[in-house]
Amino acid sequence: MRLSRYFMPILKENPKEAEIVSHRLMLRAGMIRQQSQGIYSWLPLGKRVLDKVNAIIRDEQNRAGAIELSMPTLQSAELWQESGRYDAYGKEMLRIKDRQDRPMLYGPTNEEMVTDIFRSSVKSYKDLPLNLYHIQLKFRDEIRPRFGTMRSREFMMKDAYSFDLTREGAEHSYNKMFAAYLRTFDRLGLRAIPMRADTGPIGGKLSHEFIILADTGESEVFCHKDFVDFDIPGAKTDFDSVEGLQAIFDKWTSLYAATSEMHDEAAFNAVPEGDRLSARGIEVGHIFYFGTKYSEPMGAKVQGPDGKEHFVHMGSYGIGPTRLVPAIIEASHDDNGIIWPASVAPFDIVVINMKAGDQACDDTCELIYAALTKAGKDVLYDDTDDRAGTKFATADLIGVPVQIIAGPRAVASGEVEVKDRKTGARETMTIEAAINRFVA
Ligand code: 5CA
Repeated sequence: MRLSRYFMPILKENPKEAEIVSHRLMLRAGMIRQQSQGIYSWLPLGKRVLDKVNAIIRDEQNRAGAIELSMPTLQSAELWQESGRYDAYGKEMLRIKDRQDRPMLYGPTNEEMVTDIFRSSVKSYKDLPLNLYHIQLKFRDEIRPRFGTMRSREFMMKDAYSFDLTREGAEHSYNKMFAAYLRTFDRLGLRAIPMRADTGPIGGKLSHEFIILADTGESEVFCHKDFVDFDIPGAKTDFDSVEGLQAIFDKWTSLYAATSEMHDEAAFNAVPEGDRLSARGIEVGHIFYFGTKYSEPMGAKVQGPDGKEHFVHMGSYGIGPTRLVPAIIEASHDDNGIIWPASVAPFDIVVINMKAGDQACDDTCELIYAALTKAGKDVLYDDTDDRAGTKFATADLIGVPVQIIAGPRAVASGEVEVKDRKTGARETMTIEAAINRFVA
């Protein structure tokens, strides 16, 4: 991508409305734009990061056996009247009427709709277990939308829904998502700690929030500090092994960890004082087991091996991609801007032409840009005629992991500089060596 032809509206000044660093940096880097309160457009740079986050989420959902579909944002009120949540959900639900005066709503979550899909076609235990997910916009008319896309009214959610014949089966489905979440957040460069959590309007008794420790987090959390170094389940994890996944769950729930709603002061005080971590955190995921809460009122049942009908046991599993992007920035930035983990960086490499219009600089940059693009890298080429200082500031701000800098002096001796955004380390090397480093 040539910067001169891209759309990346950088802000020079710090936007006044932004209270936390991730919101400030997302606005300054031209990643998002507020359209109305708590409702955002994702501009091209932000969209690239969001897509990469979603690709990792999808990959791990698929690995754990979940199956992707797509459900609409607008739902009919009838389904919610069946489950009894239409009135119970309160003012957070945006209620709309269509031209026939039929009550509709912009979905805040999808338990009812997915239960309806399930009951319309699954009739036998032989088709279980089943886990269906989608990555879709949601709307919650939050009373205090804030911090940009961290808490917005319209936001994206990966929501998965599992169906099992028995409680034991449902617990295995829960453990699959539990392990998939540990892997997902790890691949996003984050350390998320599962904590016992309140179930709120989704319901049920068993529930964990996945929390990233951050000073700007909205939740108050309490946990054992050893969680920070626990091992993440590997790529070869067998998601069909009931014992294997139970062992992962048991290990990750063996020490104290709870959000303020579920906090038990006495249990926390039993943790040796030096091991106690009381901090603030960002909730990036939340999983629930709620049994037959929806299947009973909505009549979602299957025939069991005993020939009788059984209401299915369900769970639901949410991740907030549009919250994860600012959460990653909260965890990874410095005074100059964002520092993306390579897995979600909008571009792998930025090529900076320090003197656009200078034949040798232009030729060198074109050569590097073409070679790296051909090798499958996402490359941003800063071919604009801005001052070098402005280009460096922009490259640091948008946080691309590697900068290849071509200035007239170095280029005259066949060299460029390679800078690591995270460490700031710079190395001068031949043009060929720079290309080979990233092509190999
Ligand atoms: N149906 C269940 C799970 S699928 C559910 O709705 N769970 S939730 O309410 O906990 O939301 C799941 C995730 O969505 C949260 O962990 C959070 O990451 C994200 N999320 C929730 N509300 C917002 C919001 N207002 N802005 C941004 N992300 C949000």
